[in-house]
Amino acid sequence: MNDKVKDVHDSILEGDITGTEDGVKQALEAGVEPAEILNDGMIAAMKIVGQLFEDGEYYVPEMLVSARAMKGGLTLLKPMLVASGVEPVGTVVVGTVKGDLHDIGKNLVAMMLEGAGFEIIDLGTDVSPEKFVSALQENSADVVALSALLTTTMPSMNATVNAIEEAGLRNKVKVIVGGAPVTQDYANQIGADGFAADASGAVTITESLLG
Ligand code: B1M
Repeated sequence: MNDKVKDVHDSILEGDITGTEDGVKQALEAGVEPAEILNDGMIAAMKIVGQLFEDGEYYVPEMLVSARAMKGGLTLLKPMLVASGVEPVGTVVVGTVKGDLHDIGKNLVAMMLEGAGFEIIDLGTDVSPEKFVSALQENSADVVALSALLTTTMPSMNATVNAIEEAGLRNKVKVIVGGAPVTQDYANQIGADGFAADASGAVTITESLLG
């Protein structure tokens, strides 16, 4: 791994937001590609944080400071991941489903879709099915992108798809789902139109669903 990328990686593991931000700036100045900083530095470090949590070596506070460090770094990378001045090619309502507070992956999906020219309505985390439905109606959105990181909140995706159906919007809106525990099988099971394993996959599937 590139030394500058390793600095970013290690700062996230240590939950050091200043170190992460400095590391990202230095890596960019050294000409490292934003995608390399993101994938090899930041996302890889968060995977290890999750593993350390599972192993009982990290607790919630450690996960939280690592997440804060990652968000600090992402703020600096955002201008490079998001193109500017592109005419919106569609409107996407994005959110993490009810009961779930994880937002880093959702934010990345939103950034990549914005970069691909979509208008983004980001509802944040812990979003109820009713709130998704209202946002779809208010914004005449083309797509709703649902994120879940907990196996216990995956059923909220199903509830959201059902609420969209009950509101009579199902034939107007494409539903895409993703997040670490979500699979293509689960997407099929709840009647979603698409699944993506990562943020760039979310762009590919959204573009193909909208033709
Ligand atoms: Co939590 N957490 N967490 N956590 N957390 C996980 C998810 C966990 C796997 C850790 C572990 O045990 N190894 C575990 C879930 C286990 C399970 O359900 N099977 C877990 C747990 C248990 C919990 C709590 C219950 C802990 C507790 O309180 N005892 C609690 C729940 C709170 C709640 O939501 N109600 C909790 C809390 C937290 C923090 C608040 C401390 C913090 C979140 C901070 C924040 O997001 N602002 C946190 C963190 C940081 C994590 C880990 C370590 C990292 C998540 C992350 O940001 N990854 C995570 C372990 C892990 O994932 N390895 C863990 C980086 C991010 C870029 O990846 O979000 O997967 P990810 O997004 C990817 C893809 O999944 C995909 O694209 C993204 C980019 O490639 N993607 C989509 C995501 N959404 C998509 C949508 C799409 C398409 C693709 O289309 C719509």
